[in-house]
Amino acid sequence: MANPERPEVLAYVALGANLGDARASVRAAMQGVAALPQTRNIACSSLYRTAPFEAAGPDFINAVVAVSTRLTAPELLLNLQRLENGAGRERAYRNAPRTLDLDILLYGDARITGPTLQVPHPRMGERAFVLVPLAEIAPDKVSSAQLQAVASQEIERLV
Ligand code: PH2
Ligand code: MG
Ligand code: MG
Repeated sequence: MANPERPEVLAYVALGANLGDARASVRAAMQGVAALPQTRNIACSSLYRTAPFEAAGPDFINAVVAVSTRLTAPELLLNLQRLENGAGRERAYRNAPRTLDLDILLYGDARITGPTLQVPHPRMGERAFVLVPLAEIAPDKVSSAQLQAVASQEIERLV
């Protein structure tokens, strides 16, 4: 078959920011992700204010979006990194305060263990700032035991 169409894959992307106008950055990034080639947004969680987790600096704004995409996982990663760079992302040190962080949480049911991309995101199960917004838009992806395990972490849904 010539030029076979790539399959649409349901992927989940975590958004975070704690430098500059973090709410505006996360909202703009939701639009930016929806505008990526061969990609459309299926759902956006609320925005959440969260305490820094194993990180320093101001509180974060976090959210999760579901996208349907024909990009491969590495292509999606590259496009997310372009959005981060466009938002002025600098990488001073691990978990440094950032203007925008976009992480692939899930890419269909793919398991990827490369040096630059691991999916499912290896630390998502430890983090309320990921699990709570993910559970809002995809309750089947998060168990109540997982939510229970992160219940002590500070997170507030913004209205
Ligand atoms: N991201 C991290 C480390 N810690 N804490 C919160 N609250 N939100 C984040 O997005 C976050 C974090 C590494 O990417
Ligand atoms: Mg991250
Ligand atoms: Mg990241």
